[in-house]
Amino acid sequence: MTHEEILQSLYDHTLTGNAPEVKALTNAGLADGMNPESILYDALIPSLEEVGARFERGDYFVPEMLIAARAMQGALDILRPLLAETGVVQVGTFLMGTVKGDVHDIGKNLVNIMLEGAGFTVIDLGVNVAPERFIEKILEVNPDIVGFSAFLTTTMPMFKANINALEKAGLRDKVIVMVGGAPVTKEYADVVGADGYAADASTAVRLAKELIAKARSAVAVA
Ligand code: B1M
Repeated sequence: MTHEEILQSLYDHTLTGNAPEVKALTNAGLADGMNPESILYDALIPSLEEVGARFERGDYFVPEMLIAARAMQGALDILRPLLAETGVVQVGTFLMGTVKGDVHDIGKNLVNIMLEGAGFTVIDLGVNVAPERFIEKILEVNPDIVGFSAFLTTTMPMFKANINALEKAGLRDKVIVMVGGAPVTKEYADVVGADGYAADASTAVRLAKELIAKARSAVAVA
């Protein structure tokens, strides 16, 4: 198979949720020298976008979305060590979680992989994380950044609830807040009072580094 054919097959089998085939194709592509980023960005992510489009049109339902997501996750497990391959020094601690009411985690996991690859220590609280749980963990690990992911328009208001909880606990000035997720925009992030918003995993990494550098230089000046 050519690399183009592998990408097309990966796209097709993710779309139909054929997890064993997606794993086999991922392994075959890597063994044949394909770039892990290409497998991710040229096949797996576009396929999930099409899954979403089909769901919106009423051609797919939740079970189809679920099996496609599982197929994608199988490939991500294989790609994870390659995407996160790094020799860089530790740049900071990032506490991450999908907000309360929301169980989507593929995008969050991808951001985590890229952060780890860039030298962050990532502590992932998983999905459906209540504000109290974020607070509890911030007090325990004192992260540089806390990241809230939301993938539904109905769960995006949890950003504000989480930030309110941080303020109430006297922690708002002690931690940088980043938000992201498919329906989130920079405007929304600004309105809820987040320090940063990123549309994708690589932008999230770049922004996280910038925000930490800014916070540390502000401390150095003070
Ligand atoms: Co859901 N779902 N889903 N779903 N699902 C969406 C999000 C949807 C857009 C589909 C659609 O209608 N087109 C839609 C939301 C509409 C809206 O609110 N605007 C939707 C819906 C409606 C639902 C349910 C309500 C369906 C139902 O039950 N009727 C339900 C809700 C469950 C809940 O959470 N309470 C539901 C359930 C599910 C499954 C469980 C079946 C499954 C999730 C499995 C899993 O995650 N383990 C699922 C899936 C797979 C999807 C789609 C198809 C794919 C999501 C995905 O993984 N994308 C999705 C359609 C779509 O997105 N086009 C959809 C790939 C991923 C790499 O991209 O998540 O955007 P993304 O992550 C990006 C960026 O957002 C960013 O970086 C990531 C990597 O580049 N990013 C950050 C993410 N977090 C960040 C944090 C940062 C910075 C950047 O800083 C902290």
